Amino acid sequence: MTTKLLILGGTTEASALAKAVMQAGIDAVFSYAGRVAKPKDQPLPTRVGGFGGVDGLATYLRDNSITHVIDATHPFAAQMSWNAYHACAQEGVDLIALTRPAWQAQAGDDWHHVADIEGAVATLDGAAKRVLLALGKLNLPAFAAQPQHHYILRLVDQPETPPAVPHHTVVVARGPFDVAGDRALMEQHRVEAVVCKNAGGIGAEAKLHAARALNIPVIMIDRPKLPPSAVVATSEEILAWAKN
Ligand code: 3Y8
Ligand code: NAP
Repeated sequence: MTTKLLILGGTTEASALAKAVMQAGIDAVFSYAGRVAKPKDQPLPTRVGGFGGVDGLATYLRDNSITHVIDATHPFAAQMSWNAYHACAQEGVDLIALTRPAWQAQAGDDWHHVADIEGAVATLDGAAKRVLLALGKLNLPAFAAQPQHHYILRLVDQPETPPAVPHHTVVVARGPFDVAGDRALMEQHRVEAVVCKNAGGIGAEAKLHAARALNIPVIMIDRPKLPPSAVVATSEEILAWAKN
């Protein structure tokens, strides 16, 4: 069968891979979940929207003669990763994950590790503070359990419905972000705590440098359990793997 790649995208690494695959002239399709209004254009044929669970993805793989799947989704897109793992096993299609190492706390950091969103909500017990939620919109409803805080919400799109937290400021912005911009954001909004996911990578790490400089504590949500797929960190490794 001739090589045809499916790239499950949505990250900086996925975009870099798409460019490398196009330049290598390898037949491929790029896939977005359809989480934001206008996802970034890619130099490959692109599909947007869910596949319909494991079975939907398995059908897609068969119908489109996909020979290799690259899971280049965000480390917190665990459902997609597990679906890819099961669908590829079912269809006998090669699968590899392209991701970036987790961030590690450095000297001067004041991090409080929690296991998941619920853990982050629990650490916000207590007196009202000004909290930057750098989580996008999918996880916001959980924070309604701590309505006393003023939340600065950084979102990719203007929310269609009012956020579930009574006191909030919406900041519409799409990464990658820079340290000067994130530091100005935290000073302007008098941020007293930052809640974020251990996404890793360069597109979202600016807030960590800004928080360190301003001595602001960070509630760091650790990564969810991901499937035992082979993992690489560079497009070059993917291109070599896809040639097999
Ligand atoms: C739709 C597609 C690229 C990819 C760029 C990366 C970097 C900039 C930083 C903060 C953290 C957050 C969020 C974030 C970053 C990159 C990357 C990354 C974090 C786009 C994109 C899609 C999404 C979906 C979006 C989620 C949200 C998460 C915002 C494109 C821009 C918080 C993750 O408001 C919403 O609805 C946002 C939804 C899923 C997490 C969530 O749970 O809400 N990403 N982000 C993808 C799809 O439809 O399949 O237009 O580029 C991509 C990027 N966002 O090609 O250069 O590589 O991670 N994305 C987090 O890290 O915690 C922002 O604010 O500091
Ligand atoms: P998720 O919870 O793991 O996935 C939920 C469902 O969304 C999946 O079961 C699948 O639907 C669909 N889906 C997810 N990624 C897809 C893709 N690339 N192509 C087609 N369908 C996809 O994922 P998520 O956390 O909502 O993330 C959605 C997208 O945003 C991903 O592409 C991810 O890389 C990107 N992103 C997420 C985060 C984050 O913090 N979660 C951060 C940056 C970027 P079906 O079951 O119907 O197939």
